[in-house]
Amino acid sequence: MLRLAVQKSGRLSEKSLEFLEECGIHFQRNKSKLKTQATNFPLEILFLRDDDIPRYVAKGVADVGIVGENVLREKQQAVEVCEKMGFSRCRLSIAVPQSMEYTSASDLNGLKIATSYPNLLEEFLKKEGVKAEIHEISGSVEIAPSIGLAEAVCDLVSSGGTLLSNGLKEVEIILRSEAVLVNKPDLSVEKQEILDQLQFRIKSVMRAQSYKYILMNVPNSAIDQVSELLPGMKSPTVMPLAEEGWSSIHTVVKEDDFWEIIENLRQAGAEGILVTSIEKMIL
Ligand code: PRT
Ligand code: ZN
Repeated sequence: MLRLAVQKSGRLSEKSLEFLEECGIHFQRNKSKLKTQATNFPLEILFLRDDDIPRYVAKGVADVGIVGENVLREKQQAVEVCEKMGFSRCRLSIAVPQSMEYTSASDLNGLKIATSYPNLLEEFLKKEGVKAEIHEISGSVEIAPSIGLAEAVCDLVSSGGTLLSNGLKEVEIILRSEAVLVNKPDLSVEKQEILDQLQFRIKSVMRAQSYKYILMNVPNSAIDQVSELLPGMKSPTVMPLAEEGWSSIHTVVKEDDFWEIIENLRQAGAEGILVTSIEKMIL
């Protein structure tokens, strides 16, 4: 049995549980419970505050955990990252009032900076040779400058909307973060085997999320040209259509390449292009 810690409630919680369900792991969801057991996989899920997850994994209360890299790096615990999970992406940034002139980190000298990430901020200031005062607060960091508590902030940003609505501008990115799966080092052989199976499933889900399956109709004269445009997993599948002189081509493309390829395919004569998501992708 492997014990996995996930956030009890908050921005990571729902996405972590959804991800496990996409991995084909079934369990009862009961928000008031502190733990639950999967019904079809040797996994027990513990629900904790995200700040506690690195420490609980390091101590072996849980074997693995899903946590943001921001919290993981701030807490400085002895755990290993075994998988990046691609969701809850954000960045830890320094922001100053929009009216302040800012050219480089040295402009932060002598300022008071409010943050919930004192260790990461200190590391950054040290690296940049900046002497600033770190004022640790546990929440609502972005309002600190407007109430006179600090002159700058170091906080998480995703869309940037919160900074904007508080009259702040992002001037330095300290860390880029996403949810990661962490494990206690030196797991037993039995637990490591379960973790390997879990990671295999996570990788298949993540691979599927970054690819699309595309189908299109192509005049036979354009098959070679279209095939060359398709960087598929292997060569594309080509099947004759009922209409003479035409074929259907199927393949898999990376989502990132997708718009560029689609335009080129249209120019090469492809028609009726369909793009669908892939649920799992096993290599
Ligand atoms: O109760 P618990 O301690 O478990 O939760 P929490 O309140 O500490 O954390 P929570 O649920 O807010 O966030 C959990 C994790 O989600 C964080 O540690 C990050 O890894 C990740 N994450 C991703 C974010 C954001 N995006 C995010 N935008 N966490 C917080 N924010 C906040 C940010 O602090 C700011 O107030 O959202 C605001 C900014 O958002 P934008 O879109 O306006 O820029
Ligand atoms: Zn927290």
